[in-house]
Amino acid sequence: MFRTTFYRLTFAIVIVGIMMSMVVMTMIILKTISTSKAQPHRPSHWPTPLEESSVSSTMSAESTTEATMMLPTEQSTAMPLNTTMAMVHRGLDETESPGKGNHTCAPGKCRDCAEIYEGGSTTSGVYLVTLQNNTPVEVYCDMDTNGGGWTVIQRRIDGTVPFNRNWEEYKRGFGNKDGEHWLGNDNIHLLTNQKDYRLQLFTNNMALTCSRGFFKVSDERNDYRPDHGKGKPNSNCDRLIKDTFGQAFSTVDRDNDNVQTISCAKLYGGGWWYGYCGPTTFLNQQWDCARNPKCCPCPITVKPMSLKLKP
Ligand SMILES: [Ca+2]
Repeated sequence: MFRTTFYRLTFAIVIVGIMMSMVVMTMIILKTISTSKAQPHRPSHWPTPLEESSVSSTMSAESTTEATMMLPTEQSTAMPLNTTMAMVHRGLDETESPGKGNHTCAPGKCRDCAEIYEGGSTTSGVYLVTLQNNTPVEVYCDMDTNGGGWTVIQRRIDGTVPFNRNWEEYKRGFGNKDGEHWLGNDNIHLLTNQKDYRLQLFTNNMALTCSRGFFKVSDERNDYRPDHGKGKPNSNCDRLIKDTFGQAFSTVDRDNDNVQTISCAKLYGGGWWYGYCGPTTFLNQQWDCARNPKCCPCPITVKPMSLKLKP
């Protein structure tokens, strides 16, 4: 009797438990369906394909911008001025430490030797500069005398390069930049009109700096006339070139001097800004003129010299 009652009670509890479990599961399912209908979208931190695409494109844009902004910096630091200059500077000192100065111009884009010197290249030699109108020109830079940074427009050493040249040769320049040469009237015009330059004549181990004004040369249409300031000359350099002010350039094949019956260029054997055929026009004259009886009047023996410009 007792055992039968116990079995019946246990069976009833199990049935009630199963029914309650089914009720609870049904409620959970209904709750889940209800929640799903109330929140049809995924959580906001899950980007939709459009959002993913948007995020991706935004990151890509930022990365591109960053790369673009970093590129010039990397280039400028990867290519120091002196390193590139070594390619065109035939006499660069290998032991020279690069970057000792402020790089004020891009490699090869410096306008004169003064800018190259400021960039840290302090060894004399041939460098590439870029003049007005994006004109690349090799020039000899004197980095040793009077503070360095001098751009050489004329250099004579031993007379191995003749200066008895015609108009076209003086226009384009001639000689070797490492040795004797004339930079060329077109280049001198471009150089002297990009800044204000002082002219220096270096000869007999002396540097004569003109102080009357800045040295500028006009273009070919105006016969390369120099303008170095008016007024009373107050230095030996000024006195040497005072007669060249405003004078047209003359060569053996183009007589632009003030002497009607004579070609000073032919007489002295070199192109120059001749006014009258005087003894102070020796800078470009025939090297061995004093020893040549056919070359007169030539009272001055040409000695090693150079003409230089510096801002
Ligand atoms: Ca003449």
